[in-house]
Amino acid sequence: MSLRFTTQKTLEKLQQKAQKTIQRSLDQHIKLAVTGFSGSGKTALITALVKHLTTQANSQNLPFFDVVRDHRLIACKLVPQKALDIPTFDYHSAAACLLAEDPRWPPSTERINTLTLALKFRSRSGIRQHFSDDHTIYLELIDYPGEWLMDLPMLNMNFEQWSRSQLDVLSQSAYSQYSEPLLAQLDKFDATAQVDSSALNMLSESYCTLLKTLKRETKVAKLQPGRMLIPGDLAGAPIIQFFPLPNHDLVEKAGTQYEQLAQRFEAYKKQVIEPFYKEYFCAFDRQLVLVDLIGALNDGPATLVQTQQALRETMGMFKHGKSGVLQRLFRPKIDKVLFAANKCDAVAITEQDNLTRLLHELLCEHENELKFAGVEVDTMTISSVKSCQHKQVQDQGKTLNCVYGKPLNESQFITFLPPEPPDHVLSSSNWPDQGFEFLSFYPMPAYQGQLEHIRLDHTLQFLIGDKLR
Ligand SMILES: Nc1nc2c(ncn2[C@@H]2O[C@H](COP(=O)(O)OP(=O)(O)OP(=O)(O)O)[C@@H](O)[C@H]2O)c(=O)[nH]1
Ligand SMILES: [Mg+2]
Repeated sequence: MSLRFTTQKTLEKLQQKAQKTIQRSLDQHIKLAVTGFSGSGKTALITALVKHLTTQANSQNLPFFDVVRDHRLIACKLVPQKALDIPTFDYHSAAACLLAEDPRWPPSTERINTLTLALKFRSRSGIRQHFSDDHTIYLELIDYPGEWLMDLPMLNMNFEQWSRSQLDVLSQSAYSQYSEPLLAQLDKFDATAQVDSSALNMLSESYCTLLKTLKRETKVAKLQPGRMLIPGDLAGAPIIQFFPLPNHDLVEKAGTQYEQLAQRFEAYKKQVIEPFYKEYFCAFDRQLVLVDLIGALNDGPATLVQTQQALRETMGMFKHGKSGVLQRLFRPKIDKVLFAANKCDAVAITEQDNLTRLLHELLCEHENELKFAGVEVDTMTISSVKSCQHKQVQDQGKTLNCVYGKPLNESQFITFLPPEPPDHVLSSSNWPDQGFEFLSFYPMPAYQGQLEHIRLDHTLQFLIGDKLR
């Protein structure tokens, strides 16, 4: 009798344990890579995403996010992150900027930081339903300076290849007004001479100034090394003091300036980019690629082409493809990628689809490769934080689709007729003479503390909807 009782108890315990184990394996961690060059809107998007999921998760606000539409999302909250050595994303300060009476954009990011969101939900179907009423998935996000992303392709280059690719960009006529003085200095530089630290430092300084000018005046993404722009704790270290050289028909002789620069370049790859890549960029499950097409169009045809190249190069650094259940546990690969033309609120509502088509054309070759590798890919236009509203204006019997908002650095709201973005890549000769002049606006004041978005719900549905069934 007592033996039967004990056996039954043991069985019950075992059953509970098995249930817990299965439950734990169903509670999943999803690492979402929010990828994009500097100014593409990563920080604003992460802030908006937390705000909408934690305080605005209702079916009017997120109608295309199934778990919300079906009233199955119980709650969502920020939880302590697993990685204890990375600063926590300062959500409250970033949200305070967007929610202020006089809203501002959160500042540009200067270091890496992370956050984890726990989403508790009721399952609709499948195996989960049998084990528990509710389930939790943990969404991990990392925010970082966009410049550091642009460093990743350097891993596949030696000093000579890198010099060529960087000088290719700098010598484009669109940027020559800024780069000519430095290019002239580089032509005169004697790379075969013995190391002269002050000469190297002086030229590194000039190169750094040029990168900063290009960042301020243009939207060109390929500004390497990224740590020259956002040095973090490397400010002043020789490892970030190098520059591209035009002449490589030289023997890499010991003790020459050439050797010194090549060594700094290799050290930068090994000691700066590689650890960053291995620690933070290797193990993602899903990827959102934010692209600032509006900024590129404002800047001109050269920057649009540069954006396309830079996207191709950086995308090649991520591990994409489908992996089996067991592989996923140990060697995750990105199996869903969403390319999003961000900031579409600055374009008339009737023209927003043009941005999707343009982005699709820019990336179609790459999309094709991803799909072939078994990756699910989509392209859309979004705006994580609305900075202006659609407004129709009647003018001489015509209806004009305008936007209404407060332009950056101005104090009044205005109604503005934005240019029509092209739906395909224009060559320089087809580029309109007057160029494109989209305006940038402050975020819209949040009515009753509620932020507005465009297609953030579609974004969530595509990226994590399947994990919340
Ligand atoms: N219209 C519009 N503008 C946006 C949106 N998100 C960001 N912006 C603009 O883009 C700028 C850069 O946004 P961030 O979120 O700081 O971009 P980031 O990718 O984090 O940039 P780094 O931190 O420099 O890498 C903002 O200051 C805004 O001017 C959006 O949803 N709509
Ligand atoms: Mg940022």
